[in-house]
Amino acid sequence: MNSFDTIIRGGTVATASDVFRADIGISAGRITALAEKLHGADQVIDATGRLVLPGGIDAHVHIDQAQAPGLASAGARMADGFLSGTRSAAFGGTTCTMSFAVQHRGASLRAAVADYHRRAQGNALLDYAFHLVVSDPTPEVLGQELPGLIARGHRSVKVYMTYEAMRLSDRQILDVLDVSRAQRAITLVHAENHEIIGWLADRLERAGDTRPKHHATSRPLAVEREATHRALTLGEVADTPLVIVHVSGAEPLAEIRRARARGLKVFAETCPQYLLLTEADLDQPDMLGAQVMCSPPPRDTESQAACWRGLEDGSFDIFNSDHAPYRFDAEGKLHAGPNPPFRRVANGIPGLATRMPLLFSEGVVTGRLSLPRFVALTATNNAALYGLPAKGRIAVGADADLAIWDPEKRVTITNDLLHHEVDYTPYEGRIVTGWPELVMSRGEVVVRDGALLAAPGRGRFLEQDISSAFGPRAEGLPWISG
Ligand code: DUC
Ligand code: ZN
Ligand code: ZN
Repeated sequence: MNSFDTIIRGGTVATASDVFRADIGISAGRITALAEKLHGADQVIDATGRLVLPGGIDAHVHIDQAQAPGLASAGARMADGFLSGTRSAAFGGTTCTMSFAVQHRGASLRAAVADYHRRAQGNALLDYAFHLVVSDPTPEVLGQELPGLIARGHRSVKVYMTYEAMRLSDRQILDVLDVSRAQRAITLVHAENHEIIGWLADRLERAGDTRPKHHATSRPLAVEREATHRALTLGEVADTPLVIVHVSGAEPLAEIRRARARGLKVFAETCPQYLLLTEADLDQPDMLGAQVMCSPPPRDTESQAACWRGLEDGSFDIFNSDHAPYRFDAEGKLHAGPNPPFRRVANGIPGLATRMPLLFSEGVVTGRLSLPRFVALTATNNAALYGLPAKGRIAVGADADLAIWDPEKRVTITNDLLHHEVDYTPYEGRIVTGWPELVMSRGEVVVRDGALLAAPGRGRFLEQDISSAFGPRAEGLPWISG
């Protein structure tokens, strides 16, 4: 009998701390050996001349999310469910997704989670976990539902400071943070000042300025800076760790750095759109700018540079897509008509499949980021922060969630390569260097040379452990920065 089910032979392995030559032995879906030379497997995969990386974790993904009344997207339908969402993820080198189970006002959070489990089961190709979105923190939700769900492995909670249907007041956020602290769940914050956005959008509307480019005008960086500062203050008062998601420029990042300097446990995420798109992309003919409308909006080249610096110097801990799969049609972006005012356009852009190739090409190949830093940002740090110890690492005992990359392959991004159900990508025609050729989940090859080989429903729900953010401060950050 062979020692291993599979050996990945001859590759260059990159982890969040090292790059080294090793064979990887896999048995029963887990990594069981790392050595210079391994022998004895049912299957040998030749990785000579290739990089072997942990499969990515995309910890900020909107798929099959029911829309709350009162959102710009109410009336729009998300094109990707768990099947096409995880399929698209796999084609881009990601092997684990974290999406959002959303409580709507007046409804039960527990029921929202049960419904979301049903949507995933039988469909997901990859393993997945859920963040909980609290939109209505009633005594029942705070006292019963949320603690119960956290205890059952949903150990991350998201709150919104804007979007009429989901935003919480500062006091409500404190109530949620208090439960998060007591139950040791990590809290994610969408930080934009709702009142300012509403005031600016009303003024723009009165002036007839309702094109997609005015979406950005209605949400300047100051809106994000103020809300980030307030969120950090709320986290400080409640004494619990926070993740500020989709940070788009220097000013909110400066708030985060200041909070850390005061000793707060604060973590920061940015996304491809803040590195590669600008406000100018919203200013296109024929509503095309709606394709890149997301919140916070893409900003200017200075903000792009600030986000790159933040990735390079360790200010950002995690890099996720914020995949929001609205088609450019009457079911998606244009659900309110062919020429809607910006307030009626569903927010968000697709990005599950492009997240890792874009960062690899623009970050690693250009020399801005080391390979370990790339691995930390796209996989290992998400695993540490969101309590997924079996994921995001190449180590004995970890799940064999791996991607074999050709680091020199040049690929022109076209929408058909991405295998999502969205009918466009903002990155159409962009040439990248480096592409995942083979993607494996728990030892099973999911994608090889552009073909899908796995069956829907094989993905499993992952119960989260307590976030490393709750670890003793004296041990320092458990993840790799700088
Ligand atoms: N912004 C969000 O906060 N969520 C989904 C998409 C977006 O643009
Ligand atoms: Zn958000
Ligand atoms: Zn989002």
